[in-house]
Amino acid sequence: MKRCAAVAGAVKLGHGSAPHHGMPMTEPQHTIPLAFKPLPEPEMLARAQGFRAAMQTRRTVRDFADTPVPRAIIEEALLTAGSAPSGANQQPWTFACVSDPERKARIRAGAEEEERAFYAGRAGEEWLQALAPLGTDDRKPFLEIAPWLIVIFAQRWGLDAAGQRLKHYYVPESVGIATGLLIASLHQAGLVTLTHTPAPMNFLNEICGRPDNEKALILLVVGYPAEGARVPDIHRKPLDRIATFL
Ligand code: IYR
Repeated sequence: MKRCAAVAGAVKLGHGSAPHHGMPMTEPQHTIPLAFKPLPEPEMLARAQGFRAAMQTRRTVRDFADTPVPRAIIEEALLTAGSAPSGANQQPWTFACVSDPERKARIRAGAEEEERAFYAGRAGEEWLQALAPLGTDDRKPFLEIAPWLIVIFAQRWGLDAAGQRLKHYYVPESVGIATGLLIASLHQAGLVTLTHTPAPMNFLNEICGRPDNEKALILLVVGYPAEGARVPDIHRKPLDRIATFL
């Protein structure tokens, strides 16, 4: 009912049917034909297998080289991330990309301060035991060594054209999907990543100059692996433990 009233209002005002991306829907959705090309089944399977093979070589890496990575590669990956589906198409993400050494040093200092408290007991025995096989601790040198830190912020709410608070929907889900695409793109481009989660992450708002409606969810460390980098000998669950067919 509310929507109909808004539509009638828009019609009366003589606005066309232009879409308002990122805005509440007040008019009927403008549509375009879907660009979709069906593939032969053997090719579908081959593509899915090829992508799986590529993605299965992805590993979370903690030892980075200081080799620079061109910003253009980061930008491409961000645009892929930005293609993610999101609640009401609100695209509630901001990627703060840090390459400046001074800012990286501040991020490292802030993260290590939180992590010291975490590993000294805030995490609790059970959590620390779960982390033991990963060999992580409160030292985070990669935050200064890696060429890029992408701080992924979730916009808990937005602002409309009049500066009024705009409710955002399914924010963690949307940002999580975008982050997955970002990681996949960076991997496909030949880079390695670490999904780092110093907790709490509020200190990142000030360092990255982000407003209070944004909450840092993940600090993605991006670059090349250090020479001779090693990773834990961990394995992925088989299909029958991650899926059920009904
Ligand atoms: N944020 C800490 C602890 C940590 C937590 C989980 I769950 C991990 O999978 C890995 C680490 C850190 O980054 O060391």
